[in-house]
Amino acid sequence: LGAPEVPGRGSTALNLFQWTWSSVAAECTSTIGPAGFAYVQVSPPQEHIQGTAWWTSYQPVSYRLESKLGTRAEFKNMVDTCRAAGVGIIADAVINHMTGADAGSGTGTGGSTFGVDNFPGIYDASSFNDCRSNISNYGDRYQVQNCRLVSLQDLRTGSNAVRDRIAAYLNDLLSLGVAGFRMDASKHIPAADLEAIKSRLSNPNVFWVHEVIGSAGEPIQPSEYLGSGDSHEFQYARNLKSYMDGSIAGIRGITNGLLPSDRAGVFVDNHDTERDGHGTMNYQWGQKYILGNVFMLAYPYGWPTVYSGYKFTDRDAGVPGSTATRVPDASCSNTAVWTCMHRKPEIQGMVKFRNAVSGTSVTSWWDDGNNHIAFGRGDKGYVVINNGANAVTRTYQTSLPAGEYTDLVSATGTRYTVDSSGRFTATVPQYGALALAVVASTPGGGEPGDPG
Ligand code: LM2
Ligand code: CA
Repeated sequence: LGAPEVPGRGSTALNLFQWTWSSVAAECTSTIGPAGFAYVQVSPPQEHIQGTAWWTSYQPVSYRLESKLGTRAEFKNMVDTCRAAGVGIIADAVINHMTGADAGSGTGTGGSTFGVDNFPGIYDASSFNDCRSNISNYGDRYQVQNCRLVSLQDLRTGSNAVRDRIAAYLNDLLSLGVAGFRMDASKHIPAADLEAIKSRLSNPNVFWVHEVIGSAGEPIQPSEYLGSGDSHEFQYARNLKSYMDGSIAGIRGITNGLLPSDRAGVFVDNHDTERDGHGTMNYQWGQKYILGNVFMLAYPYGWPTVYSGYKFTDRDAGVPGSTATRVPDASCSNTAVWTCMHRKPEIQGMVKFRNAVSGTSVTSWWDDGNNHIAFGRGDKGYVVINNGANAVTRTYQTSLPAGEYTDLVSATGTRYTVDSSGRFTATVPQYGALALAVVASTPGGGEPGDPG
């Protein structure tokens, strides 16, 4: 399911948006590994244009690993350090385009020069598609895949030379030990081109998850891309938002019409949707956002990625303190800036829950027709979610073995006794949750990203 399971650690991923390589490395050791995440998705590692906006990361200048987030040596150290903590790195691969034509020429974060149709030593005019206008009609397949996305120079991914060059970049990352790739802007690249690029990799079976923003009525859909990887299921995040915003009693139907569970990457939000009002929740939703994460991690659908970025008021603004060539290290003690969602006890508890209930399906679903739901995961787990403004008290019927369980959601580790009929009684606070699981006493080991 999704990225390869790491024995005893499941496959849950964490997206550390705009975290520097050295801060990711430190966090893997101190927090991410011990919390039971299997993967970290990082921001694009290649050289890009200078500037303080976060989105400079998405304007490649060269494939040297010299970015605002760190050097090649720092990247390598992050991969090694995370791997030692049991965590694989998923790199964000920006291969549809290079820099914006509107920006003209300049010098990248690693000192490489660039211009329109001109990336010395890498690409020239023959490397780009013939269409030089911007995409305006998402109903036109040719335009979406061959013209410029917001003026970004569109690579001729149909050509062998460009495919070889992109594969060389991805192979370089594989040689450093990355475990998989988030494929940026896949909708803008024909699926066959992506398959041809993937076949050139040193490990053609490496995990890929495509970013294809599915939209009803458009000709290009996420399901087209399953030949070379999984696809992110944006509709899941939109559905999650509407349930959490209204009533969650019907949330069991959240996956109706979506990609098959074993091919869908899911998230509550990502770096685009959290700031662009693309119909998802974001950290500004407070406790409801946490509950959305609790549901995603509790419910057996898709391959989940928890999102952890920084607080913003301006859609374009990079991490506070950024310069044209460097982003300051992330720090969870700096709560004014970093959301550090992955440090919330509710989320860490639910990562443990998901790992503990792996392989089970939903049992004993109950809901009150409004905002109070509860369900089991076979004889391994049971979760209660209260998306209402008042505390709820109830005796729940589980499929758990009798015994004492520690609530994985509450920071204080409240204990509950499940009786010989599988019942327990609890009070769950407003916008609160509770999760009981049969948790293995020793955390699993295992190395992520070993070629499967
Ligand atoms: C993606 N997936 O398909 C990324 O997830 C998304 O974050 C990227 O857009 C986009 N595709 C290209 O990789 C971001 C950002 C844009 C930004 C681009 C390029 O959302 O705002 O565009 O990165 O940096 C910016 C300006 C835009 C300008 C463009 C080119 O906002 O006005 O277009 O640069 O200079 C003239
Ligand atoms: Ca394209």
